[in-house]
Amino acid sequence: GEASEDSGTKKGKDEKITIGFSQLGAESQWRTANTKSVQDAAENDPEVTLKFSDAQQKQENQISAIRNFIQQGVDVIAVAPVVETGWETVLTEAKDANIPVLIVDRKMKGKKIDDLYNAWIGTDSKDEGERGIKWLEDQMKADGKESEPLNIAHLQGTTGSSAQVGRTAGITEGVEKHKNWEIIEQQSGNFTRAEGKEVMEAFMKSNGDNIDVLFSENDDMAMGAIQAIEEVGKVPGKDITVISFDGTNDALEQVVDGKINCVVECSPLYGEDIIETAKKLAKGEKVKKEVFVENGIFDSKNAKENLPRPY
Ligand code: GYE
Repeated sequence: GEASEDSGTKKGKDEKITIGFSQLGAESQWRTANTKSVQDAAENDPEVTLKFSDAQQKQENQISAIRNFIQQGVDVIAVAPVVETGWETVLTEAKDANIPVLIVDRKMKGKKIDDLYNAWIGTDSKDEGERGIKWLEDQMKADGKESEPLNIAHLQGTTGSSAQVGRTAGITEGVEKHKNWEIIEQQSGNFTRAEGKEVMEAFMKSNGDNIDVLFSENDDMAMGAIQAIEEVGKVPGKDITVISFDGTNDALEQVVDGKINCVVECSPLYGEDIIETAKKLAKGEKVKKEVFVENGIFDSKNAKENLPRPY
């Protein structure tokens, strides 16, 4: 039915809280683990009903999912936005319907956006990029190669997503601090394994033997890139140093095998926090506006003891 003025704040005692969750897609292992984490947390909570919608990496699908949630009069909307911009109109509609909004994982940007959502839970993408750079700096120092030239190929995530924008900022600003480091290839692989492989193939076609380091903005693209590197007869992790992001089981196994050198962790497993926060918002309780999920880093020193991974 129609969303009423006080939707969510005056629930009957045994009425459940309905959460509408617009997930951006299923592009990566990170994403499917994040979806499962939210769904599990909702199933384990007798107070909650979850309406789930997968947008297949398309913003227009997310916008119509949010409009459907508004029309159905859900108590709270959670949204993992595929890109940063273009949300103000639909979030104004949610606000007008008095439905609180929780942003998860990626961030939104826009002049009025701060007034249009109630809380955000996710990770700090720029910090992740910076930590990848720090690992490379330490490694070069340890190898006595800090003044040698370094040619870097950079596989980016979905263009305009905060995960891409943040990681790219951390990586490119870090590279600029070293006058002997250069990004010689940079292109999006859309966070998928298939495109990661394709783009890495293109990088190697145009730059042959010149690539020393690969930054891949997630593990799925890194897995595809490793395959591409091996298919041209090179050894990933040795001929090309590979730095990745997320921390999947597949990627950590590659670290143990020496094919990925470093994985900056970004955990998707905070479904319980998402459900807890969404419930509080539905009940009209105060929550923190921004919550950052804490994360580590994996390399040859600690990958083995961290296997198996939960996803
Ligand atoms: O790193 C990637 C996924 O937004 C942090 O999205 C997330 C990223 C994650 O597709 O694997």
